[in-house]
Amino acid sequence: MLPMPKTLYTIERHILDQERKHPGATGELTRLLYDMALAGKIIADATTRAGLVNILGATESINSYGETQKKLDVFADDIIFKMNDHTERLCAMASEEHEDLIDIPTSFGTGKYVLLYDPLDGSSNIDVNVAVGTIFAIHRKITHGERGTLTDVLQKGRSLVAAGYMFYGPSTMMIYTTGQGVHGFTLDASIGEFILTHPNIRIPEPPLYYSANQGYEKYWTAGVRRFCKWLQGIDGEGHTPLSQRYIGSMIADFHRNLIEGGVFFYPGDMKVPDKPYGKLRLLFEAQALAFIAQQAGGYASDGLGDILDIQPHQLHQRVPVFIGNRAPVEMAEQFIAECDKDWIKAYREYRDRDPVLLGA
Ligand code: AHM
Ligand code: MG
Repeated sequence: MLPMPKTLYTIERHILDQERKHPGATGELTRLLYDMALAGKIIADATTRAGLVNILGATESINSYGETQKKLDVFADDIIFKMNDHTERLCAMASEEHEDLIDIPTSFGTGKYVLLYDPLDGSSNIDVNVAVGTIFAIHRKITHGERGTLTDVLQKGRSLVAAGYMFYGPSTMMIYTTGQGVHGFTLDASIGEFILTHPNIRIPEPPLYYSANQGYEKYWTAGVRRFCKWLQGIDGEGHTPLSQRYIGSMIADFHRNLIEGGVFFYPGDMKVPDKPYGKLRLLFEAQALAFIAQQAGGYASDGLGDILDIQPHQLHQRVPVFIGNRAPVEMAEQFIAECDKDWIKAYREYRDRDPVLLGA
């Protein structure tokens, strides 16, 4: 006789249960989240078979930052678009791989949500078979026209209605929040269903790991260097060092720290003084993970304050990221406040630009 599981809690059932907690819910967000889970299954399958079907390697297209896109990026981007273009749940989409807002085709109606996504984060890792992920964030439409505009996209992370990621590792996982805790599901490939395996995730204490590309320490500001020394137990009160783990796929690094306790950081620097903001994207990467961290009892900062409170001024805005357990992230803020006056001035000038003046 086969052993019977005590419960079989699928992602569909879970999302529906969450919906029932909102009496006025129409079910649109539920179906949108379920469509993202389905997109995740398709991308997971393509990721697994990538080597076999020979879709690895660069295409000729270059994304809006001049980086070469991999074929799997293009595939993942396309799947998410096609999954959502016709459902009448969205008024617009925006993807890390597109320079401008993605309009809903005029042949289809529109809805009350905006979807932002990074279709394949960490894609430079694909060719060497290292885990990658998809990040998504959902805002409510705030303008009154039929179609979405940049104003609907340039909202603070604080206004997100949902966010999540799919993680294509040894197992495929989907983690999401609608502001009622963070929940994790593992794909059972034999039945093609995401099963609830990590309900109500809380970042455990104490933090065990730190994740950063220390190869760039040369470019870091004094405050960030001191913070890193503090993590190692060298600067400050001399606590037990945290172990360093850096995969270079933010989802993989973030996920480990979410489950085991730790802090990930990709700081701004003064390597190019008029670009003091680091690498990561506020709208496609940082906001979603900041919302998840906050819902799991953690914290995400740009080094000055909560990432969820940053008013975006442009679609591809970049942001320094310190994310994980609250205490180390607040230590980073403290070291930066003490040591990095020039950097703070330069970064504030960038961060606090007016979206209206820039034509948003
Ligand atoms: P991508 O969206 O182009 O893949 O870039 C984001 C990725 C993150 O997943 C990761 O943390 C970071 O880039 C790694 O950058 P670096 O190679 O500079 O350490
Ligand atoms: Mg990315």
